[in-house]
Amino acid sequence: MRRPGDGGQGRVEEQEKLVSVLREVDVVICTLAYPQVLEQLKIIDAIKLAGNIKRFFPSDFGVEEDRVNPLKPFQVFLDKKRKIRRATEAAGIPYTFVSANCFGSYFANYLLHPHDENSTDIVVYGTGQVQAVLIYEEDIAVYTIKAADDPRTCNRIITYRPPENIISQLELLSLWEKKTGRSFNRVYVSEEELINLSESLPDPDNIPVSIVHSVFVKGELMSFEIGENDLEASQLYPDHKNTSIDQLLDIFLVDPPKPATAAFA
Ligand SMILES: *[C@@H]1O[C@H](CO)[C@@H](O)[C@H](O)[C@H]1NC(C)=O
Ligand SMILES: *[C@@H]1O[C@H](CO)[C@@H](O)[C@H](O)[C@H]1NC(C)=O
Ligand SMILES: CC(=O)N[C@H]1CO[C@H](CO)[C@@H](O)[C@@H]1O
Repeated sequence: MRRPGDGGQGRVEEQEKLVSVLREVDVVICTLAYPQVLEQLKIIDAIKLAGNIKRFFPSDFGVEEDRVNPLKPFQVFLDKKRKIRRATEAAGIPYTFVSANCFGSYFANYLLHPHDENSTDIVVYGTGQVQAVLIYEEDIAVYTIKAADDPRTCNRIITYRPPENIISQLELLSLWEKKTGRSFNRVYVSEEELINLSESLPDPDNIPVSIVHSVFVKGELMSFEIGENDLEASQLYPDHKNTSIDQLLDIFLVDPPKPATAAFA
């Protein structure tokens, strides 16, 4: 919430403190994790009280929740994010809603487990041919900072979908094989199996399988065209040298990240 180095710390319940911090800044970029999504209602209240915020980015940064229709557990998850969007609009706070698609390192790690030097199998969801969008986390940050100062993105939704970051699971896997010189067995998990798991696993374990179904089986990240009236980051900021998926995998070759433990959104 504050610039790095400011050292501000506190809880969202501490409204007075929150309001006084908000009065020192112009832009709020919220990255609260999924279990805290609805806590943002308190931030929205504080922003209303502060009255000076020029732009609010709620904690979205995933699928375009107003344009997808996933399995129920993911739907319930997204309903909370939708609620925050609608509350932001109703409060009249200047906003930018970001659909950043998949966090690139996180998902490359999830799909390829590059840290595991002995693995021979890689799981492929559905046919593996559906296109997804993987964007390096640093680029998500850069695009977001650019959007924060940009009048064109005020009260708009912006999608991060550079053409070099669109790939299917099978393409990603082939690219990884080419880079590592290894070959992997493709272990297919069918759509039916994912649907069954989304219905039988307890909450919140039913959410990741539903996200995987949405992104890699239904292809919901690519289920709509970027039209003339939509904003897309690589079109708005053509000078930014985004990291292609090829370059992203090079980062993994040099320094394989440890497996992530956080749940993805
Ligand atoms: C891979 O196998 C080697 C040899 O058996 C072992 O020393 C190493 O710890 C294994 N690596 C992992 C990540 O399991
Ligand atoms: C999914 O569940 C149905 C109903 O329980 C079952 O008949 C079917 O075999 C399951 N399919 C898979 C792939 O597990
Ligand atoms: C819009 C933009 O900057 N795209 C670049 C993304 O990265 C690829 C690969 O480095 C470039 O070829 C694109 O020009």
